[in-house]
Amino acid sequence: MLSELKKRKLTAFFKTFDSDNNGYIEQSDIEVIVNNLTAIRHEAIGSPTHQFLHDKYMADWQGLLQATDTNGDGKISLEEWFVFHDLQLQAEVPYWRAGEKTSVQFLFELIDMDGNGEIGADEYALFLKAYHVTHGAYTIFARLDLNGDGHISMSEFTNACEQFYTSDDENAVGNWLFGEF
Ligand SMILES: [Ca+2]
Ligand SMILES: [Ca+2]
Ligand SMILES: [Ca+2]
Ligand SMILES: [Ca+2]
Repeated sequence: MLSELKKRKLTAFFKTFDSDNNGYIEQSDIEVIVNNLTAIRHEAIGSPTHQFLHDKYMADWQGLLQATDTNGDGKISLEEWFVFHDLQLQAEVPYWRAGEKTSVQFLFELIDMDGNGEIGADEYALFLKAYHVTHGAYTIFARLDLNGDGHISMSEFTNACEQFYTSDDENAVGNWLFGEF
């Protein structure tokens, strides 16, 4: 059973994907995010960067849909999203820790657009914008930057992701990963 706090966080997370805000995550929502991620890099649709992001996101989307879409309508409802994450939390290796390159590592590298091994405040704000979170990015950044050195390190980010998915502490900084919850 997911706690109310986890449901609130997962609802915020769900909304970052639901580009047209119709209550379902669909392939078209994911395509919007891919286009946004391309735009914040000042790259064109059809460029190698766009193609790379498109292929990666579509492959992940197919995997996610297969694991999540229990009623087979080709889209993910909030209820299906909850069930999926509830199961993941009971799994020995949940999806965000699985694979040679985990989704947490992928996300870190995605946000670290200049590839210097740290996430800067502007990088974080642009990432959130691509995921439709337009308020409070710099406040969130300051929370996630635990040691206050002006950057989010890989360890700060990994810690935040773990807290986002697993913590039932209302005050855990990682709760803020995808904005207001
Ligand atoms: Ca949608
Ligand atoms: Ca469905
Ligand atoms: Ca960086
Ligand atoms: Ca830091």
